[in-house]
Amino acid sequence: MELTPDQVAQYDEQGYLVFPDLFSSEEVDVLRSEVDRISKVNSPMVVREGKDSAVKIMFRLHEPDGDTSSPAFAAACRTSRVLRLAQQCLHDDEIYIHHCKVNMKAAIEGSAWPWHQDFHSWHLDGITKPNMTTMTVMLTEASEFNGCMYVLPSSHKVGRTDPRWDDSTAYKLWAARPHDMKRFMGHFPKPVAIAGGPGTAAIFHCNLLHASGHNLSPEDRWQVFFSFNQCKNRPTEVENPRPDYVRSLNWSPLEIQGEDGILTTI
Ligand SMILES: O=C(O)CCC(=O)C(=O)O
Repeated sequence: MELTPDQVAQYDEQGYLVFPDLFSSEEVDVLRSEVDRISKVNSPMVVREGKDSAVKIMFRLHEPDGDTSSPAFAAACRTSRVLRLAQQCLHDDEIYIHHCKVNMKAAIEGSAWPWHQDFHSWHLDGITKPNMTTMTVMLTEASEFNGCMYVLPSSHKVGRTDPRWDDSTAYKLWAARPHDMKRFMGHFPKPVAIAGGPGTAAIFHCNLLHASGHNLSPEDRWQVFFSFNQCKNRPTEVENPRPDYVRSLNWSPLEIQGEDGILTTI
């Protein structure tokens, strides 16, 4: 699969693109059964929240080794539907995954993600340039009711803003300051809900402001995120680096493999 020049220009201008039904229901079923399996693993790569210890995030499903390794997710991120589109958005064929995660926003309990730019954390990981992009694929329906993502179109153009440390949820992160967000929302087009059925995907720039709300619905909302970086933009050394399941040290360029890779893992 290839993006058209118009789609690349739209990504450059708005900071994101949406692809309804990029993955089939058969492929999504395989990925979902992997999520189910890995969510039972006891590992620092599986972050839990709430009274029921519901899984909030699972990391590093794309590598061939480790507690959370999954051949199906490894295949998904090497399809042209993911890897080629990321190469085109980064204008570079030599890219690797800085991190991969599944966000499992549990029914009723699954918490919000405040407005933020992913590159805040990645810059602190030692990555110099905001030449990174994330492909997310919905593994369940994502709706406004169950806490789908919102993006602020074209907001990647502001560059890296001055963040605040947000520790209000089980996954602490650098978030945008409320007074900045109010200003940006007056300036950029209205936030867009990235909603859709299972298999729908979106790719977004690492400085695009995005957020999502609490899951108010009785169903879990599951979504995978593959975050790509250029090999030449790999992190420099930092003091107290985060673990390699969030700050990958595998900087080998990824190769595109077959489109049927997910289904061949069953
Ligand atoms: O899962 C979500 O709704 C948002 C996740 C997100 O913004 C992130 O992981 O950076």
